[in-house]
Amino acid sequence: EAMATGQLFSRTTQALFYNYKQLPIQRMLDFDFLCGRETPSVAGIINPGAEGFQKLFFGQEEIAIPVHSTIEAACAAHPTADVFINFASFRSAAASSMSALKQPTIRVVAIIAEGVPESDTKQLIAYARSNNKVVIGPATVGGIQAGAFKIGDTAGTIDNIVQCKLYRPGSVGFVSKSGGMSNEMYNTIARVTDGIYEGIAIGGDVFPGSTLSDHILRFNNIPQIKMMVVLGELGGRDEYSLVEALKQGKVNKPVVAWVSGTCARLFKSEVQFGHAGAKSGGEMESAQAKNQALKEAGAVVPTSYEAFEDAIKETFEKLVEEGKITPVKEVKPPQIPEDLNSAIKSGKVRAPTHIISTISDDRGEEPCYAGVPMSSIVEQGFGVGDVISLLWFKRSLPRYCTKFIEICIMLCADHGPCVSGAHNTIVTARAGKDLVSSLVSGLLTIGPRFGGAIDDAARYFKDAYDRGLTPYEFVESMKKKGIRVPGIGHRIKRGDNRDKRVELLQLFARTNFPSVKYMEYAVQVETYTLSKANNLVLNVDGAIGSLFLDLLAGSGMFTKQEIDEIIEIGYLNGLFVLARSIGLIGHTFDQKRLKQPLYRHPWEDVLYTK
Ligand code: Q5B
Repeated sequence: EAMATGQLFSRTTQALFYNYKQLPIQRMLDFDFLCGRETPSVAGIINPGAEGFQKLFFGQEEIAIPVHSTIEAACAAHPTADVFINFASFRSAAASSMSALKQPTIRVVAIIAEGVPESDTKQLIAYARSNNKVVIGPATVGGIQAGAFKIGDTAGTIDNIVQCKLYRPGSVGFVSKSGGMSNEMYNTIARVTDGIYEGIAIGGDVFPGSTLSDHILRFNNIPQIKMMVVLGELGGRDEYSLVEALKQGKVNKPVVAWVSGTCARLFKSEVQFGHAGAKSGGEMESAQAKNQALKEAGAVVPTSYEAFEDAIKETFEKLVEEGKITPVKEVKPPQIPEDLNSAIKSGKVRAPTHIISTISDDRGEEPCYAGVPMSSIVEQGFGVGDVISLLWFKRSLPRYCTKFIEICIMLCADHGPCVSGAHNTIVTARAGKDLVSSLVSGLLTIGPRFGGAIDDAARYFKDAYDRGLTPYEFVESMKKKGIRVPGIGHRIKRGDNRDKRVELLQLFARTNFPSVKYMEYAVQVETYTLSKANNLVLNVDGAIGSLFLDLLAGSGMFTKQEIDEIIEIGYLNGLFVLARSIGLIGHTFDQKRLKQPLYRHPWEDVLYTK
């Protein structure tokens, strides 16, 4: 009955699209825009297990199409969407199509997948027929009502659609088995007639959800369709139901038909063509027999596929002569805005970038750090120090420099559970927080008093040394300004309990660096501060800060301007941040491994006072 009533689609038809496929949905929306539709033809998308919105273009504007996780939810949300376009794989197409057919709001189901089991398709057909619904496919591209509604990828690119004038209705109803050939035929029909009114590809399976004759009989009831074109193919007996309909006088509009596959006879044995159904099972199913039967039943059947175009042309022109067709007036479709990416690709437009990056590039065959490919980094036995020198300083530093960086990382990786950062990390991990939260909780304590004094130490030592201040002048000038000398002082370490890390760094530098003038200056400062108080030792921040000045100045790898920039921007605290992350991650794992409960500080350890 649904078939008999004629029109399947209109300019207000809306569909639900099963499985998120960006390209065919966008093509449907582009077609809508081309036709001047007011509403998008896709009301909702069903993406099993996902919900939300998907951004797509409707002309120049972006629209958000709702995404539903189930067919039921989509149908409930869009009760006027009565077409279900099923882009499920052949494995799940049958089940999802049956669910859709069972929804009261769904009237037409198009199944794109190829390879749906025939027994499943038969059940779908039986259910659809007894419930007055229409199935198009499986194994189809779908169909199109010119100027109104298009299923998925039907008719291909927008350029093809424009060339085939599918943005406005013509007078021809077209039905074929093949989706690929339907594109070709839209073109042919546009060349020799006033164009397509509706075109359907029923699909190449042995059991199509709807048949050639189903659609021809339906077209017969659509007043705007004045003639029909049919492209069948060898195999199956579908064309014979059309022959019967013609013989019984059920079709009163001209039908131009061709059954392809006449070449099958040239093969010595039976040949299976592209479609599952395209296999000549016997003489009756051959293209020749079906063409003959159609001709005898009254269809206009050319002598070859090459003559098909002329047959369509002649039939159309006759109808025009008889006054049965008044060719539609041509309209100019709007221009679909080109996607930025394709316009850039073709060199039509240029767009400003929003980010500049100079340290790494992942676009080629392998990632590069400062131009050095990953394979070289591995093959040449680079270490973490080399990677830091590439990514932070954008150059390969000499081995003694990268070794020094690695020693800094190793020595500062951890300093026990009692330091500020580790304490915070431990408390956070014990509050049940995840690794990243526990890590950053510790990292956030790094600053001028704890671990983050390296940059300031480098700044102040460099300024004092370069200006020729004596340690006395430097320390006393800082005191006058009320600033503690960065890199000096420690909570635990004393003049008589020196920090081993500082000693190790100094030893390495004295052995390997060409010059350690800034470090020697820092030692002189320490000698002076220790004369004031026993805790005012050169600490690990001060040692790294002063030694990095020696590395920058002595390696010959940096200009004076570059050194000033590194110090001004503040690269060097990064060494402590990077190093201590190793320890803080360890403390997080340790607490979790030990299944430590929520930490609560004891009352006895707090002075409660007014
Ligand atoms: N006084 C580090 O202070 C600390 C002075 C100073 C002049 C100074 C303090 C300081 C500069 C920042 C710095 C890095 C807060 C430290 C690190 C990593 C770590 C940590 C770990 C790890 C310690 C007592 C008297 C007062 C102060 C005077 C102190 N420092 N004068 N210049 N720099 N340093 N931070 O012990 O007359 O009594 O008022 O800010 O370099 O973080 O292991 O824990 O690996 O994790 O609390 O090593 O030195 O001393 O504040 O009681 O001061 O000394 O003015 O004099 P303290 P305070 P006065 S390495």
